Amino acid sequence: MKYFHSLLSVTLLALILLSACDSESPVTVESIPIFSTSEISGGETTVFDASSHAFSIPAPNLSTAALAKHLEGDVEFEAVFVTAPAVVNPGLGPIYNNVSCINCHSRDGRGRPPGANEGLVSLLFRLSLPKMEDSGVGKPPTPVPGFGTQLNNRSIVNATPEGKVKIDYTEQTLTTADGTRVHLRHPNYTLTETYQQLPENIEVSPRVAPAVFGLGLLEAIPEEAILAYADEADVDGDGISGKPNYVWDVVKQRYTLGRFGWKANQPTLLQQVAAAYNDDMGITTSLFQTENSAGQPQLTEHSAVPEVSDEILDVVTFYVQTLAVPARRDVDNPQVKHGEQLFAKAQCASCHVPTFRTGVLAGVPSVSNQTIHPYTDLLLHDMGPGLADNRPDFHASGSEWRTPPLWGIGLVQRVNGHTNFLHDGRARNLMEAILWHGGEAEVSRQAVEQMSKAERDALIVFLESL
Ligand code: HEC
Ligand code: HEC
Ligand SMILES: [Ca+2]
Ligand SMILES: [Ca+2]
Ligand SMILES: [Ca+2]
Repeated sequence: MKYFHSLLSVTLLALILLSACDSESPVTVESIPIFSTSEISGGETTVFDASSHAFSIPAPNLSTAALAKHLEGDVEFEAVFVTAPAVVNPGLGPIYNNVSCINCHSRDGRGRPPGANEGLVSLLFRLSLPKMEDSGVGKPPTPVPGFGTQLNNRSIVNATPEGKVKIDYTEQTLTTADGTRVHLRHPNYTLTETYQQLPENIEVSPRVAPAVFGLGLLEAIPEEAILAYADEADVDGDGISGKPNYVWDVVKQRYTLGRFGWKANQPTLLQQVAAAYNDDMGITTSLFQTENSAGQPQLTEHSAVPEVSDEILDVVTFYVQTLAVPARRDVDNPQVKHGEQLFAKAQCASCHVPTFRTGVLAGVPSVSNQTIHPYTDLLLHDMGPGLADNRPDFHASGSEWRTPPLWGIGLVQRVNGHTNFLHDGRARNLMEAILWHGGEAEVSRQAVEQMSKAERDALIVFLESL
C-alpha cells in the first residue's frame, strides 16, 4: 500500500504543523514526529482536532480571502429561515422539513432517526411513483401528484404539512461463527396524517443527513479516476461491480456523473445545496425557481425573485467545499494496524477505496491536487434486499447505494453524540452497519462473521481511528 510511505504527505504535515505554530516557538522539520501518512486524511485540508468541533473547522490552507468567504457561508449554513415577509431570512416553506441547514447537519455532522417520542429532525423521506417500463432506468424519479419527490412534514402557519411518518423496528438476530449473537433492527415506515390520500404503489426512501466536511475534495476527484473503479459487468470476477450514477445537471442541462447523496443522486455541491434549500426548506434559488409546494392548495403566492440569492448560494456551496477533514488518530496502535489489514483482507477496500488524488476544482485551490483518504469510490453498489429501499434514483436501482466515505466515522460519537449509521440510521453501532452488508458485499460480511472476537474488535478499532 503505497500511501503508507509518501514523503510528500509527510512534508505536507510538516508544513501544516509549521504554519499552525506561532513565530516565538520555531519548529524544525526534524522535531516533528513522523506519522504514518494515512493519518493525513484530507491532504493539506487536514486538521488535528478530535473534539466535538472536529467536523466544523475551515480547511487550514485557505487564503485570507477564501477563509472570509467560508465564514460568510458558515453564517448562512446556520441561518434560521422564517415565513415571508420578514427582514432577515424570509421564504421558509410554506412546507418544509427543517428551518436551517445546521438543524439537520448538526455540528456539520450526521443526522439520526428520531427516538421513541421525537418527531423527525434529520431524517427525511423521498417519494416517487414506479416508473413506466420503457422510461425507467436512468430517468429521474417520478413525482407523486400532490407530494412531489419528498415528504415535507412541517409547514408555516396557515399551511398544511404533507404528512407524518411512524417508525417501528423489527428486531432480528445474527449469530457469528464463534457463537456471538448480534441484534439488528429493520425499520418499518407508515405514512400517517397525509393531507390528501397517497397512492397505494408509492415508493419511499428514508435518508439521514450525512456529514458535510471534506466534500470539496470529493468534488475535485477527476471523473476518470472514479470511472477507473467502475466494473459494471464485473469483468474481473471479484463479485463487486461498482456503477456510476448519471444524473440531471440543471446548470449544464445534461446528464453528468452523480457524486453526492446516498444514491449519488446529485452531480455537484452547488446543485446539492440549491436542492436542499428547495426540497428541505421550501426556499427557491436561481437553480430551482419553483416552490416545492407548486400545485398544492397551500401555495398561495409565489415570489418571482429567488428567495435565496446567487451570492448566498455561492458562499454556502464554498462552505461545504472547504470544511477540513479531521486527521486519523492512533495510527501506530498495533490493534489499529491489525484492523486495517483485516479491512483489506475482507475486501472492504474494494468499495471503500482508501486513496484518491484530487484534480483541480475551479475556484477552490485548497482542495485541488491533494492526496486524500476518503474510503469511498463514489460508485453505486447492490447491497442486497436487506438494505434496499426499492426506490430507483436515476441509474441507481432500489437496492443500490453509493459507498459512503468512512473518513471521520470514528468521531461521530464525539461530534453528534450517537453511533447511528447507514442511509436510514438503522445501525446502532459500526458492527451492526457492517453486518447489514449484503449483495456485492456479501463476501465481506461473511468474512467478518467468520472472524474471531479479537479480529472483529480490531476491525472496529481501525474504523474508530478514521
Ligand atoms: C431536513 C434535513 C436537511 C436539511 C434542512 C438540509 N439537509 Fe443537507 N442533506 C440531508 C439529507 C437527508 C441528505 C442526503 C440526501 C440524499 O441522499 O438524497 C443531505 C445531503 C446533503 C449534502 C451532500 C452530502 C453527501 O455526502 O453527499 C450536502 C452538501 C448538504 N446536504 C448540504 C445542505 C445545505 C447547505 C443545507 C441548507 C441549505 C442542507 N443540506 C439542508 C438533510 C438535510
Ligand atoms: C460492495 C461494496 C462494499 C463493500 C465490499 C463494503 N462496503 Fe461498507 N458500505 C457500502 C455501501 C454502499 C454502504 C451504504 C449502505 C447503506 O447505507 O444502506 C456502506 C456502509 C458502510 C458503513 C456505514 C457508513 C455510514 O456512513 O453510515 C460502514 C461502517 C462500512 N460500510 C464498513 C465496511 C466494512 C468494514 C467493510 C468490510 C467488512 C465494508 N464496509 C465493505 C459498500 C461496501
Ligand atoms: Ca418559499
Ligand atoms: Ca413534497
Ligand atoms: Ca469487479
